[in-house]
Amino acid sequence: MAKATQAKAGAARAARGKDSSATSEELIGYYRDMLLIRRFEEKAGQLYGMGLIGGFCHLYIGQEAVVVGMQAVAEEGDSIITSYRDHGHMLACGMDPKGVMAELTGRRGGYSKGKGGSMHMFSREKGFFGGHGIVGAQVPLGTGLAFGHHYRGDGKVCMTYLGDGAVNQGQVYEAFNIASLWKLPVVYIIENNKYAMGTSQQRSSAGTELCKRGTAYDIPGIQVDGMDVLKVREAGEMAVAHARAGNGPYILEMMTYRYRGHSMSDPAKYRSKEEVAKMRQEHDPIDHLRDRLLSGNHTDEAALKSIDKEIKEIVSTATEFAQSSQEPDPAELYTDVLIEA
Ligand SMILES: Cc1ncc(C[n+]2csc(CCOP(=O)(O)OP(=O)(O)O)c2C)c(N)n1
Ligand SMILES: [Mg+2]
Repeated sequence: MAKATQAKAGAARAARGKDSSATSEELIGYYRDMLLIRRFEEKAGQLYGMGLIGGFCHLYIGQEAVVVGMQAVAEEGDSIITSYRDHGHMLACGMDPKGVMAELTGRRGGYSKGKGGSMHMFSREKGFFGGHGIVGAQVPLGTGLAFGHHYRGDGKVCMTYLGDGAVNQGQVYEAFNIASLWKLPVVYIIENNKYAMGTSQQRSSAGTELCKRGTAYDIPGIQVDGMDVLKVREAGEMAVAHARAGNGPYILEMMTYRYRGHSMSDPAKYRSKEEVAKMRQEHDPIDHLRDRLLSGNHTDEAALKSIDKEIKEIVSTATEFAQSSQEPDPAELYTDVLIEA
């Protein structure tokens, strides 16, 4: 969410007090933010198919409510870090779609000057610390960011996202231990989309209630419907308040689903087409919010159409920018590399 919107959201939250119902303006904002991620990712998928995006590309389609709901409770100065499935997080932080798309296509106008690609983009200004290709690596890093907030006493929180595939790693528990011991302001958001590449959670994990993985370290956790942006926001509000007040970490296990393959080169033989279709038809976070907006008279079809149009324009402007930006000069191979003797 852009910073101005974030400040407004903060004021709206304060006015709402304990009432978790959302204003029409907030709901429309979440719809817009989720739709931007969806359309952006669809376009990225197309560009990949056309050979305009190289390397790895992991799409976030289906999981939009998680990051949008969490960013709705973020404050300016909070930090956020995630895995390689990261485009949605960047957009939800308010990073410029033009810079993200240009990075995907390996152009100079990208956030890493076209040298990082899909999994390696950063924006200190927006508090976004990557984009990490090594599964689980962002968990100790996010814990370190939280230590930074604690050390500076700035009252900010780090949102550290990880997948269900990262939860059996040792480094995750080392981070949990220190975060709880030092009461660091971190919320661990496990995006449980049921699969780690082609391995279902049931096949890889002893104990599938991932929200309980902090029990040994006294870290509370709950399971959340990650396909419902308001449920995400409600849980996020509680977990972030807990961390911000100096009570230490919190775990939110977001039950979600990715519609596309793990990456663009996934034959998807590990799940049925029916399973994916059922999730799309019955639990899509955007359709769900759309229905809520219309049935609750928060807006009308014409207004939603104009949002669709606005989002399409943002995505096509980003695409044009990405295609017209130059590729990095070969001499850039030797810059931005730490080579001090
Ligand atoms: C340490 C490490 N081991 C293996 C891989 C290969 N790998 C990339 S993604 C992935 C699955 C991770 O799944 P999950 O954490 O559930 O995230 P999702 O892709 O579902 O968002 C694996 C095993 C890796 N990148 N890093
Ligand atoms: Mg997963």
